[in-house]
This record gives sequence, structure tokens and C-alpha cells, in this order.
Amino acid sequence: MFSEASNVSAGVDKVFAFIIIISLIFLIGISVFIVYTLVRFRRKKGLKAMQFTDNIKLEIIWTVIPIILVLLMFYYGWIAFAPMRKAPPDAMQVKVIGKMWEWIFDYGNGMTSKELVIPLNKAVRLDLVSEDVNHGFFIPAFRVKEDVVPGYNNYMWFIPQYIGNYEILCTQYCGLLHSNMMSKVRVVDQEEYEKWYADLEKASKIPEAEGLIVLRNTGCLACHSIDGSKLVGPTFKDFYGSERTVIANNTETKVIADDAFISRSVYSPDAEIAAGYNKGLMKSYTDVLKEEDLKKINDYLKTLHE
Ligand SMILES: [Cu+2]
Repeated sequence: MFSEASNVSAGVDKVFAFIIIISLIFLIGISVFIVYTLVRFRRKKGLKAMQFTDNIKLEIIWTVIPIILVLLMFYYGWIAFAPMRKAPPDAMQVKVIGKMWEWIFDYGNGMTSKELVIPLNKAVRLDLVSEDVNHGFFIPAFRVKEDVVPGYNNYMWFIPQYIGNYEILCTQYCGLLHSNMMSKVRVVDQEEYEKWYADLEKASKIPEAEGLIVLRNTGCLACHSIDGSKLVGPTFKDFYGSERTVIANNTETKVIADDAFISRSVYSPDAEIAAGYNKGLMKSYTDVLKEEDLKKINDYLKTLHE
């Protein structure tokens, strides 16, 4: 009945169940009582309405019982919540960076991953930081959720108890592609984790193209993919040198995506809009990207062909 995906999930479920059951008892009880009194004490000919003032006994009952109930809710909530704020000191640490609109998992030493891979039955502490706006880090199956706020170092911890893939969501509306801000947790056995970690280490040693670094640091990749998937803007895959259909001055024309076109698109993005995309979504990068940055980007885009 209760989730056991993490060490804290069953505790959270029990508090929810407790609150829901109490709420249901009151909902049904009060509703039945209202209907009963409506019928039983309805207006009848010849009967005069009685007037009541106060009833000390009744007032004590309806004050004390709810107080006990909400204190119980607090108590069970606290029992489940308090351990969630006490990460064991030997927990494995991963830094989680939230930014518009993706999660980055930083394993230290320049090793980053787009998904969170963790070994089974090991305590994991996630240090949650935001690079821009408020985000919310939520793993529904584990029943863990914390705000990710710029300038504030938040954290969470848990022990995954089953092998499998679990969703990660962002729970704060953080802008245009908020709903795309998804990732996953992959819980694997120790052996597979070590293999994955070694691969990550190897990959981190291969230097990245300068242009890719510029694209990422400037935030271009939030709207333009490099793998062909369609986001807010056109993908960069097979982009450089291709023929583009654009709308300029309300007329459709064709252009070649060369250095000049890319420069125009970056500095006055609304002058030519790729067919099928919307105006006004991209700001001008006049003061952000210098000519030499553009050169690096173009060199990188040239490599994005199959
Ligand atoms: Cu977000």
C-alpha cells in the first residue's frame, strides 16, 4: 500500500493517509449531519423555532478534539520529516544544478551527467543549487521534494531501495520550458554504478569543443538542441550550410545558414524568423556574444552533421 522506493517514502505516505482518513471522516460525518438536520428540523406548520445561546460543553468538545487531531497530524508529520533533514555524514554527495530548463548532476572533478545515477541501498545526499530562478526538485516515487533557490544552499537525502528508473520533475513554474525540465534517477547495483562512473570519468577527460562551451554558457541550448529534437528554436543539427526557409518582412525567402546568416540571427533575431517558429522569443545577443565567440560557435556547428 505504501511506497518503499526510498527509505523515507513509506513514512511520508503514512502521514498523508492519516490526514486523508481524518479529513474523510469529518467530510462524511459533517455532510450526513447537515442532511439529517435539514430533514429532521425543517420548517413545519404549528411548530415554533427554538432559540439557543451558548453551550459550554459542546464548545469544549469541538475545540479540544480538533486540537488533539491537528497536534497528532503535526506529530506524525514531524516524525516523518525530521529524519529527512538529517543526512548521514557518510552519504554519497552529488551536486544538483537547476537551471532554465534542465537538471545537471555534478559528481565532482568536472564530471557531470544529465541523469542521476546512484547505487542501490546507499545513502545519497543531493546539494541543490540554482543558477538562475526558483526551481523545485521532486522525485515523486521517493516522496522527496525541495525548493532550489538561487543564493540558498538546500539539500535532500534518501536511500534508494529498489533498482529502476524514476522520474525527476521541476515543481516551480520557472519559465517557458518549465514542463520540459524533467530528468530521471537510475538506481543500479554497485557493479553497474562503478562501470557507469568509470565511463563518466573517461568522458570528462575528452576536451569539449570551445563552441559547445560558449553555446552552453550563453544558454543557447535551452532553446536549440544539438541532437535534432525540436525545442523553442530550430535544432543546430545539420544546420550550418543548410538551406533555410525564413520569413523576413512578411515574405517567405530562402537563405543559406552561413556565418553571415548566423550573425544576423544572433544580433537581430526577429529580422528573419525560421518558418514554423515564433517571433519575439529570442533576445538580441549584441552585448553578450562577441565576434570571436560567434566564430567558435560556427566552427562547432560545422561539426554537427551526420
Ligand atoms: Cu524549473
